[in-house]
Amino acid sequence: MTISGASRAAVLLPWEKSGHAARAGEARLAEAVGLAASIGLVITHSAIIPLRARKPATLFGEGQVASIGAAIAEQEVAVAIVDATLTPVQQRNLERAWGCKVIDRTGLILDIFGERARTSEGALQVELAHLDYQRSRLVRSWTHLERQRGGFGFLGGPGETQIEADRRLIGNRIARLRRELEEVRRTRQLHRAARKRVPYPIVALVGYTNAGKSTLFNALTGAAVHAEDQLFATLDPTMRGIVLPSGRQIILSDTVGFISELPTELVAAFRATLEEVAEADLLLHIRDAAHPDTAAQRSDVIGVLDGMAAQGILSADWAQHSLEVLNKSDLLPHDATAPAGNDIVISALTGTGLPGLLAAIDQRLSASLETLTYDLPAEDGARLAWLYRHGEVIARDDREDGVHVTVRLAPADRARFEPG
Ligand SMILES: Nc1nc2c(ncn2[C@@H]2O[C@H](COP(=O)(O)OP(=O)(O)O)[C@@H](O)[C@H]2O)c(=O)[nH]1
Ligand SMILES: [Mg+2]
Repeated sequence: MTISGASRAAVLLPWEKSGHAARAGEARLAEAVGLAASIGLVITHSAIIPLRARKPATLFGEGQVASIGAAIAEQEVAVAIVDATLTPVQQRNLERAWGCKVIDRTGLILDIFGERARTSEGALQVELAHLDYQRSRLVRSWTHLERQRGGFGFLGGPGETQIEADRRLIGNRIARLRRELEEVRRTRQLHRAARKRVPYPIVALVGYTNAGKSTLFNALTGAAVHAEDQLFATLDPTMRGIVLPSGRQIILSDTVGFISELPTELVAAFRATLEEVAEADLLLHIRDAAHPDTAAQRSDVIGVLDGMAAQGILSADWAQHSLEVLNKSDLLPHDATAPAGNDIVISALTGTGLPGLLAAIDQRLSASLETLTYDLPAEDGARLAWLYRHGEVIARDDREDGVHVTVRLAPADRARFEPG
């Protein structure tokens, strides 16, 4: 049920709380809009819809269904996202009333995860969550249909309705996926060891949805010199090679964001899609410093990463390989942006602080470097170029008999460079 990109979409947040919770409602709506935009939907209408009571047939009240429908027609919306859990009946009734596709929060998140799952474990996990979701919908619409049909029973064969058959097929598929997942897990360590290591350090952006990860990713990959390398042509669009001020090449990786109130049945799928961070040499924890819940978001993110470490997906000392970055400094009062301690304060939108961030990444990555000297024959330009790409050349002396070069290299690169 993947939604095709670039569709015009509306995002609707049913909101039962009142009064002082208004700001939280705005933040939640912004998150939902950000999630929808992350799969390429074009949001032409968004609104918080106050709910007095949950109508079983349509969730929203009659007048609300009509006024939302008018906005949807006017904006030529193809997909309406309702940021709540809809029953299958509500979903179908709203689709009829509005004449467009309607998906709920779980459906939207499943789509996002499906698009971003990179490892085979991630893809299996997401498919499993999707089937679980479909099966639960079948059960509920089945009881509804049975009641509606009033016992004609002409659809199924003897003793088995169509929906029972569907349930059985989905059940079989789920059982098969579970077995496959077990198998993938058992061989995970093997796969990881065997996977060809990307020859540059990977820096992964993690953090809540809307923290500004993608904005930062675009700012850094847009402004920085692009690494000219065949390798990068084969990376997917959420990974890009850039060159740091020191000349070191890195791969920057944008990840799917953390989501507030993630439905529990999606937690496993979420962790699996995050597995790419396990491959990273450095994690940049991007925080929306201007968000009302910034402290709670921070502990959520740390909690998920700790959970991954407990499962052996992430190394136990991941925190040693991470940097916290306070984003959206342009929205903070001026005195809050003065450097305090080692905080890295940036605005991905205006570009403030980006040079300092790049320098901090450089510094972190070079902390483990060794200083080495080599004498290379003059004709060995390829190996000299290799050193420039992988290390920091700090001194170079071109002599008659060759090049005397002093370079700082990571231990792994030293092992690669020195003839074994
Ligand atoms: N004011 C301000 N807005 C920002 C900044 N960085 C990102 N945003 C906005 O925050 C929203 C979410 O950004 P996005 O990069 O998609 O977040 P992601 O979900 O973490 O990838 C977008 O509307 C951005 O324009 C910033 O430094 N300042
Ligand atoms: Mg993003």
